[in-house]
Amino acid sequence: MRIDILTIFPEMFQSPFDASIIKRAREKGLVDIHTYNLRDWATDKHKTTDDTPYGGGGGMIMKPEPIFAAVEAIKDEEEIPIILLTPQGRLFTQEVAEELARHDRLLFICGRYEGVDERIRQHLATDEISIGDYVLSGGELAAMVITDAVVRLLPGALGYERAAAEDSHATGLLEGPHYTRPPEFRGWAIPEVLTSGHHAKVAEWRRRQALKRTLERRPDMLARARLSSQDKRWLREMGYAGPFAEED
Ligand code: 6GU
Repeated sequence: MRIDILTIFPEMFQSPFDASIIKRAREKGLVDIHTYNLRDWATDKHKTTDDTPYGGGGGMIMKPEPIFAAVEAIKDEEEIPIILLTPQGRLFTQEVAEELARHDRLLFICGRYEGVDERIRQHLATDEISIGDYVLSGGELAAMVITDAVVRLLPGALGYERAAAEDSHATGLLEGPHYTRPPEFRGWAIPEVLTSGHHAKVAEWRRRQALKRTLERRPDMLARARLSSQDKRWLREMGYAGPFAEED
């Protein structure tokens, strides 16, 4: 996969993309990430990329010309997703990460919070994404969040084959508790079942813990999760009275 990121702050991306899973995925050739400084496509001597809004009011608006020129230079003739990062976009979820991970290329345009010229939305971007209902100063951190969530889905990126398919959200449930050594720490012992060596019992315990934790913390997720009839019985026993998703 190739990911191109257009930003006025390319330096922000250096350390996050040079650590951990993303670093290893780049080294393995699973992903090729390029950041581009939008100022390189500004045409005036001050390298201006924003301007005051027509009609007055505060804040600066990103100008269309440098963004159109940059995108046209980066993508050549290809049809690729051109994703504008903006708080007005569709909400980023694990499902959206899975959808983006199926493309060969992605191009992110990091908008600044105050806004971008509407013609960028209407005639250049093919998608608009927000990472949540809060305000960031610009799309850069959102581009990092999305890149991380997408890259870890690429086959081979995790390096352990407990694949991303088991993660919280991918299964539609939160994960239950995890433990490692020592078996007793400051008087707090781990659950006995985990050292029983009984694989079926461990699997059942984990599933019930995942259901319990999701019920306690994110009951809204239960209405969308893929659940077996056993899962549903357990949830009813735990006191969940809400709806379940239609089976497919
Ligand atoms: Cl993509 N951009 C900005 N500026 N703020 C956000 C966001 C994006 N997603 C959530 N908040």
